[in-house]
Amino acid sequence: MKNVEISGNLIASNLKFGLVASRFNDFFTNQLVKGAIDCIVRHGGEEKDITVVRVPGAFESPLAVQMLAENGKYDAIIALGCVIQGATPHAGLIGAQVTRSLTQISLACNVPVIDGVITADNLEQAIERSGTKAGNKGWNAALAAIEMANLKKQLKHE
Ligand code: INI
Repeated sequence: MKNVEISGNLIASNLKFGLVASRFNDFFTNQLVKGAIDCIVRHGGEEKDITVVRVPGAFESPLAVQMLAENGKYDAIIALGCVIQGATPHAGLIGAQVTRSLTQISLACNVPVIDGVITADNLEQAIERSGTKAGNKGWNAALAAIEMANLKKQLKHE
């Protein structure tokens, strides 16, 4: 007998997305927002179904993600930010804590939360990941969001 395999499709029509974007390093995060919206629209989603929430920095993004997750209107939420290592350990601490918090929110609220926060050692790495040679992490995050939103709908019927 053939095994059963379940996966989410990449069709974004009729899905609602929340994007939480940090203003810190907005030179990069604006590119991530553009990439995420482009991905959703190119997969059949509509701009009216995308809500962008701005927060000061990546550190503040988990609370905004949690508030969107709790209101139950969104099929997936994407955190977009850019944490670049500096002279102090501040950035490293933020990056790890944000990832941990996003995971907890996703599990506690049962909503797909996608980590689209770039963690880079330097400006060059941030440039590479926000629309140049390593692609656009916002675009990739949106693709994961579409798949997980559809997977969640599929698994509800299992
Ligand atoms: N916020 C970022 O989004 N990226 C960074 O690289 C960063 N660094 O390096 O400090 C950063 N700091 C601000 C932080 O997210 C908070 O907004 C701030 O600490 C106020 O709570």
